[in-house]
Amino acid sequence: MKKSIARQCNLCEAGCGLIMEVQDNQIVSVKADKNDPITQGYICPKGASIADVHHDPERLRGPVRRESDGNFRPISWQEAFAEVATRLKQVRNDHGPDAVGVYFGNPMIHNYSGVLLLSAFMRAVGTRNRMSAGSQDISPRFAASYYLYGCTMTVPVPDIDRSDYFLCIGANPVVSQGSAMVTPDVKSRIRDIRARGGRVVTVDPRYTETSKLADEHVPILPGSDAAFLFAMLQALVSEDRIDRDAIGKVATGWEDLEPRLAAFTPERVAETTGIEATTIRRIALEFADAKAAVVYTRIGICNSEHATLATWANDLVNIACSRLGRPGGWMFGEPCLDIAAISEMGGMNGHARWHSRVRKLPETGCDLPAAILAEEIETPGPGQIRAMITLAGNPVLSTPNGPRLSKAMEQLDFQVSVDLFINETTRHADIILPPCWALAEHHTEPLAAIFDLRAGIRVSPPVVEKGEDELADWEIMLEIATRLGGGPTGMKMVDAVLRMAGWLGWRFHPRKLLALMLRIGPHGDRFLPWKKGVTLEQAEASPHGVQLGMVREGFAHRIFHKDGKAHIANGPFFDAMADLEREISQRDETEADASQVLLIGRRELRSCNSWMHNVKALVAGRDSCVLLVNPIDAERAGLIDGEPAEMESRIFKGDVPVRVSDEVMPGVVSLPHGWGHEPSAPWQTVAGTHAGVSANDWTDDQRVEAIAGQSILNGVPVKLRRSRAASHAA
Ligand SMILES: Nc1nc2c(c(=O)[nH]1)N[C@H]1C(S)=C(S)[C@@H](COP(=O)(O)OP(=O)(O)OC[C@H]3O[C@@H](n4cnc5c(=O)[nH]c(N)nc54)[C@H](O)[C@@H]3O)O[C@H]1N2
Ligand SMILES: Nc1nc2c(c(=O)[nH]1)N[C@H]1C(S)=C(S)[C@@H](COP(=O)(O)OP(=O)(O)OC[C@H]3O[C@@H](n4cnc5c(=O)[nH]c(N)nc54)[C@H](O)[C@@H]3O)O[C@H]1N2
Ligand code: SF4
Ligand SMILES: [Mo]
Repeated sequence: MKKSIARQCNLCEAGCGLIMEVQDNQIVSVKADKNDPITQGYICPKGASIADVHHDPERLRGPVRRESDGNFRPISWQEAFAEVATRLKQVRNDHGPDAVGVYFGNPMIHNYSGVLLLSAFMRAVGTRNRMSAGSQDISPRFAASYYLYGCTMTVPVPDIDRSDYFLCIGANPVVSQGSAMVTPDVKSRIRDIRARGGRVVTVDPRYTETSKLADEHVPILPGSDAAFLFAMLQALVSEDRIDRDAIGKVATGWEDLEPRLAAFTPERVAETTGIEATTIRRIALEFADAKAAVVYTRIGICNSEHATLATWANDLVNIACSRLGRPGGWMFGEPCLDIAAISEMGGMNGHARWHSRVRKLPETGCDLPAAILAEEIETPGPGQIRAMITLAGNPVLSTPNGPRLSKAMEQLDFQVSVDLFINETTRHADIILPPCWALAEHHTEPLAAIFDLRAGIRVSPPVVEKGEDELADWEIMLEIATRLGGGPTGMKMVDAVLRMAGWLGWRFHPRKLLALMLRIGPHGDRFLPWKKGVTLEQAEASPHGVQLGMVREGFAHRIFHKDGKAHIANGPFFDAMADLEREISQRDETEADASQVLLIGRRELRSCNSWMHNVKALVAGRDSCVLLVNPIDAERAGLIDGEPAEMESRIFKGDVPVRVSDEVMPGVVSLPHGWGHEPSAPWQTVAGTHAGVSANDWTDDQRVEAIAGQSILNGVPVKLRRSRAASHAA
């Protein structure tokens, strides 16, 4: 009998509604759910291929151990857990808890049970060496939010559905479907802005798929966005468009900022940004004059040189134009499952409370920058990382200087990876523990909910039945935590009580934690008998969950500072502005090296960071792992379309196929990340035959952003020359 199940896609923040047909525990079709009230029948190629991941014969179905010949052989769960616990305990006993490093990757944040167990898991391991995809993604956003709003996870979201001026900087939502902004089918939403008479402007070194839908595209030199945004503010000050009383109602510290803007006139930053002063001034005035304008920045900014400063500047422009908490502006989500409050309770809200051992880089929300991973493994001394746990992450392809990390991993005493596949990272593991994967589990979006301006909660049922010998991510994490002396909550007393309850037959399940979190969340009953609130039962009863409509206006209820205002003068930003000013002055005095170009990244519709390349439907057709080079730069370096170029950065030299295109501005080249699958070819045959090259072979682990220690993956200086492998080589 065929069953039809409505299920939210777990692959990215958009959370599209899917309809899956299942027969004999096999997913026979995946289609868009036209009745989904939010995503209304939208689906992307990854979502359409989700079943191919589940049924991939090369996906691991049980634990494996790496043998001395480098091959992996199946072992039992009991054997695997026993060995993991013994080896981790041994490292901890001999060298202390910080000798165990933990890295978790992007799919983890789409996994509510893993997220709810993470803090308890980390307590059981006991290490401060926790790293994640965050320092290649969102740590600057979290650090800026921490100082401005008092909570790392108080992340404002552009309300583009009600905006009439969308200034989109360093993001390509038409491909990514929006990041830190839940906007499925963003194409239609952007078209709607223009249809209602609004304006869309993209600021990006590349003429992106989003730029193609915009009214105006402004090419900008990589890493110069902070200067651009400060110049917008300076223009507004000099044109007398600042309402200081209005700003005083939402923020403190404007008076300290204003004099510091004087150094960033549009004329002064024109060369740094590559944008004419008149354009910067015009955009600033258009923005201020629009009824409901919003400026939004993402990966292009967060993974570049002044990431945290630029992210902070993003918010300042919105604050200066009274866009905070206003419809069409820079609003705050208020999710049923409130991860911001949970992170505060779990001690995860903070920045720079401790630093890494070797380079003294700061934590952000308990994460140290992943750019330290290789040096922390290589550098002897107390606290040296000697064992690694990776959870749903592929740092060899996703963090800077992948080759160094790959080599460092070989010297670990022990590595355990919780992952679906043997890949560039997990091939170094002694033991791989594969979960049953998402489709055999309940699903709700834990983190994306804070980026959603429609409040509500949706809990999808499992699509397929979990096999008897399969475990979910949370079960694997809990088993490891328990064997290391912890439990499901990480609170000793509570875990002891739960253990006793276990003897009486009570079983822990993250859904119970979810039910509790919903009740104490912003839309729950908070255990008050007279109050009605959203419950897990309600959410599960409807295939599309409980939808509460647009979040309320205002901002004070989401700000953790006692006065309910944004604090502009808080944190290291004024010093960072002074550093940027010095840098601009020095730039004026130095001659640019014409043979050098700046490498940036991009995303593609059919890729999911580093890991869906074993799906045939997603890699078929023309190769997308190509370096886009502007014709001017191609000519200067003697490069030919379709031929390989040799690209050299400070740390790496290697060949990359070239596509000559004026999509990228002169002086900038673009390569997607997440490729470079040659090392995994024995275990992922499709990915292996579409290997590509890894952008993070060239990116530099020693060059990080100043405030959050964020990896600089955009704006990497490289030199290009014709490769010896090119058929037209001289
Ligand atoms: N140069 C450059 N580098 C970048 C970026 C860039 O723009 N440019 N972007 C960065 C960003 S934003 C991100 S988020 C990171 C991503 O970097 P990572 O999070 O490190 O890596 P992913 O490519 O997402 O790989 C996810 C891994 O999890 C496994 N997996 C998938 N689902 C599950 C699951 O449910 N459970 C478990 N246990 N495993 C699972 C996959 O097999 C894969 O090995 O890359 C970053 N790196
Ligand atoms: N199809 C698909 N969708 C995805 C993903 C995927 O791999 N594939 N990954 C998901 C993840 S993990 C994330 S975090 C999101 C990211 O979502 P987005 O932030 O929208 O991602 P990108 O497409 O990388 O967009 C970054 C843009 O910044 C530009 N850029 C690079 N450097 C600079 C700079 O210095 N200044 C400016 N102004 N622009 C710059 C690039 O040209 C690019 O257009 O996407 C998510 N969605
Ligand atoms: S955009 Fe694609 S990958 Fe993201 S949730 Fe929707 S269908 Fe899934
Ligand atoms: Mo990401």
